[in-house]
Amino acid sequence: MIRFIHLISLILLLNISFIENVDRNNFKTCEQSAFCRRQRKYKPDTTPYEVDLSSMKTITNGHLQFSLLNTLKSHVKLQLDLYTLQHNSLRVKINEINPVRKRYEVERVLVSEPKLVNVNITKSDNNQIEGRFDKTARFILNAKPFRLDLFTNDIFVMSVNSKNMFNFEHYRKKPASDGAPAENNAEDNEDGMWEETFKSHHDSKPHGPSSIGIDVNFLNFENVYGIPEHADAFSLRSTHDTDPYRLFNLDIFEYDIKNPMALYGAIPYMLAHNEHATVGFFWLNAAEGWIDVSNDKLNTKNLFSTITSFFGTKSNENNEVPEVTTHWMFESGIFDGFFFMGPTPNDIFKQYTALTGATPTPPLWSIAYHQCRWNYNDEDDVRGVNNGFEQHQIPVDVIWLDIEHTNGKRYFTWDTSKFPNPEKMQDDLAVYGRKMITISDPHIKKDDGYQVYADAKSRGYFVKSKDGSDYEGWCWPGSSMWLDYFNPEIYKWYSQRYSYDNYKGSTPNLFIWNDMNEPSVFNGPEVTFPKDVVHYGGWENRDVHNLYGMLQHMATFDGLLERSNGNIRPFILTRSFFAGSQRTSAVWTGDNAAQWSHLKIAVPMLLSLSVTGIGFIGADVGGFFFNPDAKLLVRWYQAAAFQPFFREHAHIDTARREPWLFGDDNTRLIRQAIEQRYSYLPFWYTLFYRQEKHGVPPMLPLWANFPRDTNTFKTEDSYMVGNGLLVYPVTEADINQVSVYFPGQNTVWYDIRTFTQHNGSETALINVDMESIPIYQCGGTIIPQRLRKRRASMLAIHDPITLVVALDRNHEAEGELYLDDGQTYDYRQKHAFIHRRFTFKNNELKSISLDSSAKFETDAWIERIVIVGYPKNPSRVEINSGDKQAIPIHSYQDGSQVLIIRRPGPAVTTDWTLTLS
Ligand code: NBV
Repeated sequence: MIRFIHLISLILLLNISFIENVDRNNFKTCEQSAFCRRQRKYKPDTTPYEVDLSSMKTITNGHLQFSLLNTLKSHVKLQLDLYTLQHNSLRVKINEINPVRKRYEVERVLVSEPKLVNVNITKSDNNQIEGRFDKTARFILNAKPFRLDLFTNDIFVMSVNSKNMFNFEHYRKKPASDGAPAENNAEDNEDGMWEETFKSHHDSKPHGPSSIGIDVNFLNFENVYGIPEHADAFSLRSTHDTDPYRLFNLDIFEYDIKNPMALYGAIPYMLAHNEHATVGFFWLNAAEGWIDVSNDKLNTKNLFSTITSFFGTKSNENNEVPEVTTHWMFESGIFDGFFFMGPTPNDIFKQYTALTGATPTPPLWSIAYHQCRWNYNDEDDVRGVNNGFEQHQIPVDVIWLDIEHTNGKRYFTWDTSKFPNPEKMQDDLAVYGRKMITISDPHIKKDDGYQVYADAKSRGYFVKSKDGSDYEGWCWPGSSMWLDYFNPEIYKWYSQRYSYDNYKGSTPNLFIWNDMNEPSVFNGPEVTFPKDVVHYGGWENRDVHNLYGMLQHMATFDGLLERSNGNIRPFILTRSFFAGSQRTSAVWTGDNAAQWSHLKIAVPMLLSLSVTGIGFIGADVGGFFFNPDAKLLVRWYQAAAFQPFFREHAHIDTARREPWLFGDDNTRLIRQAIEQRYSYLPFWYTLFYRQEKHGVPPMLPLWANFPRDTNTFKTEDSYMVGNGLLVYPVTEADINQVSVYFPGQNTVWYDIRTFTQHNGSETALINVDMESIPIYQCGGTIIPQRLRKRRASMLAIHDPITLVVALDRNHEAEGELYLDDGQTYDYRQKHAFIHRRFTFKNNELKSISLDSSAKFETDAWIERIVIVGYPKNPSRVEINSGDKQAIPIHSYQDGSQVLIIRRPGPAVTTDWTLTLS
């Protein structure tokens, strides 16, 4: 038996090494997915749905309820609930009244029940209800035909069912076996409604059809974004000639880029942006979904006159305005749509994260550099890698262990022949200020001698097959079972596996990586669970599939939190995710490849995640599959040093690629990139804190900072870190010039190496060499840095700060600094942090505290101030802090207009003013 398992693992590994590209045949097309097929072809001339306005009930102010009728199927009764929410948001739920079977409503995603705001009904006649709410939002619910129009600042932005695609498949009784349809309606017995087969997998569909389709249309917009995860463009493409974008968490082996295929995670949330507004639509649904996108023109002539007058811009001479129409199709669940009315990008980030939560400030070390590989083989190997970083004076904060560190892929155990002393190994790393991360996958090896399995088995904790037996599938350890985290008792039990008592060999310096949690099931349909496996509460995987990975990583988070009695911030990396994952986990883009195209696609993939709430994100540096050459590797380091999660990782069959293995010059370039990351950590950390407070992700599309600059709406070759840095990764092998667009009229940009200036609203050809990629600081920002070199980030917490003040055209700038102990919750519980604002205006640079109750003990001080774009050499520089006054040394470079003030000296914790005269 053991030999057989080895053989299978070997076959799998061989596949991994030799298959060149994804085998698309393993994954369904829309045509092969019965509900997608049915919904996609649904295109009636008029909608049969009507709202019965006479049924309107005001449940509370802010919650209206209506009956929604299908005029072709009068026996099917739907209920429409409309809620006006805080933060300029609207929720619409549509569900069946008295269904044959209860429909699944997603749990664990919303942080709390959304708060209602009063609605002011401004019009109500026999065909329309119009309401205003919050500051700038308005809706018109049209009864016959059913349609919902949404306005922000009186500009028409979104419209629901204006293309008549709303199609709600109600639960129904199964047709009699003689073929006579139960509801005497041929349509109820369509192909694929009651069972379907994909390859050798049969889906029994015991409850029949249950899908919902609807169109949501963005008026006056040309660009929509989001709905990750796809290895595709940031501004979503029209799916006219392809499949729709698919949302179904899957382990796609060697994924191809530039296609709408599903990947590891799913966020059913789309944003639209134009120069007037940013709006969003989030459908809270965890079933398999498909979304068609099409760029249209809308003829405004045929619209009711009340609406045509509300466009922000004028239509062209043909009475046309641009429109993106989207058609959403989910296999089950209810319609639970949230509409975010913006109108600014920052409003949108706030609105979405108010519902689903924001990423909490991660431990400082987790935003530094991580060294990973499948696998570091044993304790000696780990020691050697750590020494390598020491020897080559390259900073690193974490060393990772992949699946081979376990005893036969039994998670929470160690292969003691290779890792006889895991605690000592972690303690040894801790001496250098470093951490360790181990992998913990969700498949549980079927082995009575394995405690985790035996306990779970005896308690009945595994996901069930449709016949009620424990579902068994194949994964790394061979025959395996999967815990049913949907059951709160099992969730808790799993989280307790991370206690020091249960996870022997783990120490406070050990954190966790959850992989394969889509979940990946090697012999399952599309490499995952069959749709008819059953979870807690009797829900089929069909209803809840996309939540599975999130529940695992949330339970892991809870376990790590508990293990420190709620004192230490956990760190978890997950591959699978759903809306809400951002509250507990970082996410990476899975198994990319060592190819230039994969380095390039990382930016749109990470931006799509960022704008949909998942802000702590990265792609494997160097590419997971295959071997990068030195040039690609260096370029990857340079790019990823300016992306939120920064980790080198490689497949087991690749050549070793620690940073010192590519010759001295490349080692130097890689060191330089990593050091640059460490120097900007105070800036990153401040941005992560801002994300916790305001939901604004640290990595941003250009339009988030320059919402009116139409040239940025499709940009995906560059992006911004906060509002301070414009980053342009070099993603081609042999080029010595790139063309960079600098956003923002009247904005000035400074090259962070040379301080050369560039004008906003202009494209410039920039020469590039291997030393670095083009990065610019935006005029008007102040960025904190730490320039002292350290082997790990946690050793630098009290190090002095350098401020880079980049002046705008009015010679003004502002910025912030947040710092704390980098790892505990004292910043929340004891206000142990520093949060300061720096402003430069009228020749004065001031530091003030943004929170007077905050207190963090540190002797960190301001070591250097660099003012860029300052027009002349000041005759005097003076700094006042309390009753202390100093005249620090300064130097000025005429050509580059850079003023450097050395050792100005105030403590970071104090208020001070620097005056130039
Ligand atoms: O655990 C092994 C790998 C891991 O290194 C990688 O990062 C994951 O995305 N894992 C997938 C399973 C095998 C991939 C071929």
